[in-house]
Amino acid sequence: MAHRPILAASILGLLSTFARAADPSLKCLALKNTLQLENTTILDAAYIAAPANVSTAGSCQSVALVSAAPLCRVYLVINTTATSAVHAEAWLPDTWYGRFMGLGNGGLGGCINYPDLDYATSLHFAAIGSDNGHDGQTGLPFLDHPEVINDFTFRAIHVEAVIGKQLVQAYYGTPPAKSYFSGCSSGGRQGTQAALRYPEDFDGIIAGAPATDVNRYLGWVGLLGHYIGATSPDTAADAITSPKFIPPTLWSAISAEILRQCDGLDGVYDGIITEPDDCVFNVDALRCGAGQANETETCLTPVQVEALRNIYTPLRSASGELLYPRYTPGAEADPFGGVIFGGAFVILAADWERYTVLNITEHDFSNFSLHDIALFDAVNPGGGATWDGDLSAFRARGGKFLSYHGRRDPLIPSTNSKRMYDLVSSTLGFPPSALDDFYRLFLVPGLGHCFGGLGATLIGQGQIPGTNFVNDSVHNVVLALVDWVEGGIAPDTIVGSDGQGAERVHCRYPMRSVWDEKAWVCEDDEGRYSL
Ligand SMILES: *[C@@H]1O[C@H](CO)[C@@H](O)[C@H](O)[C@H]1NC(C)=O
Ligand SMILES: *[C@@H]1O[C@H](CO)[C@@H](O)[C@H](O)[C@H]1NC(C)=O
Ligand SMILES: *[C@@H]1O[C@H](CO)[C@@H](O)[C@H](O)[C@H]1NC(C)=O
Ligand SMILES: *[C@@H]1O[C@H](CO)[C@@H](O)[C@H](O)[C@H]1NC(C)=O
Ligand SMILES: *[C@@H]1O[C@H](CO)[C@@H](O)[C@H](O)[C@H]1NC(C)=O
Ligand SMILES: *[C@@H]1O[C@H](CO)[C@@H](O)[C@H](O)[C@H]1NC(C)=O
Ligand SMILES: *[C@@H]1O[C@H](CO)[C@@H](O)[C@H](O)[C@H]1NC(C)=O
Ligand SMILES: [Ca+2]
Repeated sequence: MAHRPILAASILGLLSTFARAADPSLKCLALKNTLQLENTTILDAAYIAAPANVSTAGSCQSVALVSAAPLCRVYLVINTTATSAVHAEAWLPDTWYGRFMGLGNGGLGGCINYPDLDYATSLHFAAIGSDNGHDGQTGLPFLDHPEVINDFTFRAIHVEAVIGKQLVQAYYGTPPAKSYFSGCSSGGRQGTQAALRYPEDFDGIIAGAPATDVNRYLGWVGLLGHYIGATSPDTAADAITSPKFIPPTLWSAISAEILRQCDGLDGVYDGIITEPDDCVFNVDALRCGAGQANETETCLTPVQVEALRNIYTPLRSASGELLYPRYTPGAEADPFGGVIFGGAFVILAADWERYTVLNITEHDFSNFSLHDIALFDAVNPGGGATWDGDLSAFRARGGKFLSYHGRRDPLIPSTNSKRMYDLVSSTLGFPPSALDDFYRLFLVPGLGHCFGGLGATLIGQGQIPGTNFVNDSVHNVVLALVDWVEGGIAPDTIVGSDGQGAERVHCRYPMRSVWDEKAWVCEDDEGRYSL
């Protein structure tokens, strides 16, 4: 397996002579007074001689960060309409390889993604991250602000691309040779939306754990909590006293039982369910038996069994149509699972309904049901559903789409990413072999939501500084995408690291990850696919 340290020897040969040609700090400061871009105000420009502490105070997601690369940090605001604006930061490194990267957001946010800015610039991209059109992590700014919703659902990433590229041109004196996007969760949805709506914006897109089909996703995630008694986003009190509630101690027993039933299906007892879609979880195994106390920490009452059955059953409409996949067996063990099963009605779903779909401040969620989900779908705020398989324009312009999804994701099931892939396949009428030339989905056993989890979960996805362990295109999704876009070398697999020396190959859908008694290999329908 050839390791290709592509960034060390940029195939574009575009290593900027910028730093030598002019004093970057002076040029950076000058941006503030000289640069004129449409609808845009440069609020600040500051040069950072790395490594230096970067102040993110005042930002809605303040993080302690030491920048990795000397760079020009630009803070700007782009008016998108008379009633909406996108705040953004562009980080322009001295050592620039000619590449631009737009960055995504998370949840219903709302916050400039500093760890990803740092990561992208450490790999010598000029990068831009925005607040997605509003500050903060709640949906309150959407109330009575349809243009703020539009920024969130599709426009912020587009203006990030348009203005970001102009900024690059102004600063370096040359436009970016190639443009990329990287995001996870909501960011994965943003990347998908960009490919669908603005296929010209990016040459390559990384869509991690994408929250596609977002109306149904948010409805489903609301229902999950509702199954165990959640009625209010403000308090868990109602749920905790409900007979349906499943307390944290019982979840440990549930996870143990799921592993007992399904860990070995892949041939290896390692706590990782390689293919959770193969796990037929028999919920009844947890039912309290005759004479067994019904309030224990090891078994479930009949009411709890039914709640659990709902959670691990795909969501269907009254007429039987699949609305959304089931919760991923095994993923409940991730600490993030508490966001859904803690007893409060999931705030993401609550905010989407009250502030976005209904445009009201007060709403009673106690009877949340399929009717609410149908309403989400019908209103489809800001056209944000991101459930459309027509990526033909993105494909036609030569775009490459690299998606990844953790198979132990406690917030968004990886099964939904298979569903998206299948939707694109059926919409374009392409079998996977043809889709492969521009769209690849890597399923990562053990990976939680974007990062964390068990096993070889580090694939250069960024997010957390210091977790990029091997900087080559075999191990790193960003570098793999660069190789694909610029060198036509498509990634067959991604090799994950666990940070302690162990690695595992991750397969692209629809291939399966199979243990052949010596190693993990990727297998297709027609037999073994050798690496
Ligand atoms: C952006 O909008 C603000 C507030 O409406 C306004 O003051 C400012 O001049 C606008 N900036 C540009 C560049 O259009
Ligand atoms: C960053 O700040 C911390 C705490 O003030 C300080 O100890 C450290 O030396 C600083 N690092 C750099 C690179 O300036
Ligand atoms: C500037 O904003 C107006 C709406 O206020 C919009 O029509 C126009 O496309 C924007 N220009 C750019 C470059 O985004
Ligand atoms: C949202 O609700 C407020 C208060 O009822 C109303 O004034 C406003 O027109 C509504 N906005 C939209 C976009 O429907
Ligand atoms: C617990 O519930 C099950 C099923 O309803 C019942 O068979 C069992 O006797 C109950 N245990 C106790 C101690 O009440
Ligand atoms: C929820 O349903 C119950 C039973 O049908 C009904 O009594 C109650 O009024 C409903 N609550 C809301 C907020 O609609
Ligand atoms: C990979 O690159 C990151 C910067 O993104 C750096 O911090 C890290 O040390 C590099 N790792 C290796 C093994 O070279
Ligand atoms: Ca296993």
